Amino acid sequence: KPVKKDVLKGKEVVVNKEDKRINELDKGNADALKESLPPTAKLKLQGVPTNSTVVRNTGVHKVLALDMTQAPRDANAIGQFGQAAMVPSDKEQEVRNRWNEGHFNVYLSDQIPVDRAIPDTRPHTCSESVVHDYLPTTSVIFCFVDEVWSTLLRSVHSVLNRSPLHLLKEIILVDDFSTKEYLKDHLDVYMSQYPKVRIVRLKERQGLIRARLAGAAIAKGDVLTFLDSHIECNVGWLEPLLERVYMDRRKVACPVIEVISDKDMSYVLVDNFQRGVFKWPLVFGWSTLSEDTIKKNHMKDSDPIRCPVMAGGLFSIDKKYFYELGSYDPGLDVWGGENMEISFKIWMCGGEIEIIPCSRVGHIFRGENPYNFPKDRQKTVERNLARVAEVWLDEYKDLFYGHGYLHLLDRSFIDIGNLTDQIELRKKLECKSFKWYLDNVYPDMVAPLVKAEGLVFNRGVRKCLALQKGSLAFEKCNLSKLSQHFNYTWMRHVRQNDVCVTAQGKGTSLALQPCDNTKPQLRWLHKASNSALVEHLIAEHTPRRMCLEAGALDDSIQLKECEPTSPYQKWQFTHYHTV
Ligand code: UD2
Ligand code: MN
Repeated sequence: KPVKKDVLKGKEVVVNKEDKRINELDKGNADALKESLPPTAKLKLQGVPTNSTVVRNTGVHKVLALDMTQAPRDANAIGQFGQAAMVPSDKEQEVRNRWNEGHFNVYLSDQIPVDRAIPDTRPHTCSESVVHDYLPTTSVIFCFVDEVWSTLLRSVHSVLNRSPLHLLKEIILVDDFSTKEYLKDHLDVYMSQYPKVRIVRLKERQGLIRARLAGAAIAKGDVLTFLDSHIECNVGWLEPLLERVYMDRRKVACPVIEVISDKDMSYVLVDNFQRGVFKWPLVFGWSTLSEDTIKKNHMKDSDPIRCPVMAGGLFSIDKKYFYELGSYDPGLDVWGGENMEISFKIWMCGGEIEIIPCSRVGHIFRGENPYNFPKDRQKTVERNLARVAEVWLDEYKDLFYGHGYLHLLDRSFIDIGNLTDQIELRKKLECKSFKWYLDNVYPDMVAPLVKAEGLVFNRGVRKCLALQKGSLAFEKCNLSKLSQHFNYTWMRHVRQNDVCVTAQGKGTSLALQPCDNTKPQLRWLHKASNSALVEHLIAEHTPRRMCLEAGALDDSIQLKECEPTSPYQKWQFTHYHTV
């Protein structure tokens, strides 16, 4: 049955009690609509005054389990129904030869039908769950660079075959300056069979972040749905995502990402109750909800799961809201970090990220990126992450840098670009602090602001370090004296307030200097992994890595050749934080 949305001109927004949307029906199409409208709308169109100009979208229906591939053309084809495909022994060399085209089994992908069926892996209750009748439409955006032909086609067909067409405004393919010939003329010819598919070609390589922005810029749907170009959408994947966005436009909905094996192309279902999280230094990962949490919240396997961060590739977001949030930082290059950026932005500026278990999409996880990085891969990702940390992490950015990225603080070594617009945006949106985010969205994240703190006790002289009249000294340990309190920070500073302990020039005496994160000479190694040196304080940037030593007789303090066993070189803070 043709659905209302397609015959409506312009924007109509439908309201229900939950989200107070206002529906302005386009009168020009009244006739075509009449029969299919809710009663209040019918009255209104007939000119009967109703006391409300609002039409309530109270109608619901069971999720449409549309699947044009249920009775596949070729039931015996290899890989059909998502099963593992076998490589004949005489083709193994070919598999190896073609592996690097996509960093997965490209040979098999080419053998498997581009519109194969896959198992419906949704939790049982999903096929019974209901969604509103008038959901917003979506533009599905695929960005790709040199994607494998058969895989790209399978991605597109899975959307065409398993999405209610009235909700699918269009599919936008953004070609991020691919070099492969078949992606040029061929793709246009092939896709011309499908009027909903639009192709955008970028004139130079932009990277996935700016490529997505290019797709979003021309999108006509109400909602943007981003997908990677090597996926297969499962039965009923779209409506549950749009339903969440419809319920609240600040909800950003992600499908469960299932696995399409890179080796045999089988469709593998994943465990339930997985959340997207990150570890320091902003490394994305999955974490399974604890039994406790599941029980306490009476969670069913079909309930949305709130996620501190999204994986990045697959999600639906209200288009207007995406732009209100300032979309992506366009200064992010090629690949990486944008999932952190958008996740922090969404949560800290009033939105939510959810995984919707009734929506499932398979994705080929590859061991390596099958495309080149215009600049070094590592440097590109690091730089992106540094931008995110500088804009969103507040004082917690020290944890990011401290976990292996201190070199990024030397801005003469790496230029992370201008951040004024991003910082302005955060102010304009009146976003909450990163501390708020940690406390409220990701409370199980361990994020101590310093590595160690308290008194700095020397084993040899059995006294504590103190700051006296602007210089270092030893005193009888006294926890209540603030002058004896120091922090050992993520910047590897030994500091009291804004004052840092450092080596005097190139010599062996000590000095105090204003703390400055960019100065490597202020850094000390402590609790080094070399267990013989645990508890030493090693001046990182003295020519020979000298150790801080207390004078055995005169309470002096200086740098000496490191000695693994000397108690005069052993230092202990009162409290150590573990991460
Ligand atoms: C994950 C995300 C991916 C992205 C990335 C971090 C999933 C399933 N995937 O890595 O979407 O968030 O983390 O940035 O969550 N592409 C371009 N131009 C480029 C590089 C990539 O168009 O310069 C395309 C690429 O063809 C693919 C998509 O962007 O369709 C994502 O790239 P990927 O598949 O290499 O990323 P992935 O899955 O390792
Ligand atoms: Mn991918």
